[in-house]
Amino acid sequence: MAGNRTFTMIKPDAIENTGAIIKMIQEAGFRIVALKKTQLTPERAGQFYAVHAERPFYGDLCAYMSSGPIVPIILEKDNAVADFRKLIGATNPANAEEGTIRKLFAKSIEANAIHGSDSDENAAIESAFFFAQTEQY
Ligand code: RTP
Ligand code: MG
Repeated sequence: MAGNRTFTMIKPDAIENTGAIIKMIQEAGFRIVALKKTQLTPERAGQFYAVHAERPFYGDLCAYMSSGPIVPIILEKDNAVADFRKLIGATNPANAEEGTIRKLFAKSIEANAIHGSDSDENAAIESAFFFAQTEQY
């Protein structure tokens, strides 16, 4: 059974841990549908996080997310969105459970290693932000 999809992105602070993070994701039962390495401009980071435009951390977040390479990935698994959020842990690594990706690899509440979509609808929007339909298998 194919399951449903979520979108993730390894953030600039964790790029050197890409191999270990992908291994954890695959061992948790997620199938890779699409994957690449790229870098956001500050403008494109702003578009991706437009929902946070009014938050005090928005400017810092856009600068940070465009400061180095990222690895966007589309994943597939039953209950993908919720199960992936569980695998990555809380936004602030200080509050993340033991064994989660953020507990292991995040440096701060901002440089928190990895993104995970918060709904099926946003997973589809975020996937389309980085990948054409013809790149999603
Ligand atoms: P994400 O969207 O990246 O998966 O993270 P999230 O749902 O756990 O957290 P969200 O509230 O959507 O925040 C998006 C990203 O903004 C940065 N952030 N900085 N300085 C701060 O107080 C603060 N709060 C959030 C983090 O990089 C967070 O992942
Ligand atoms: Mg979020």
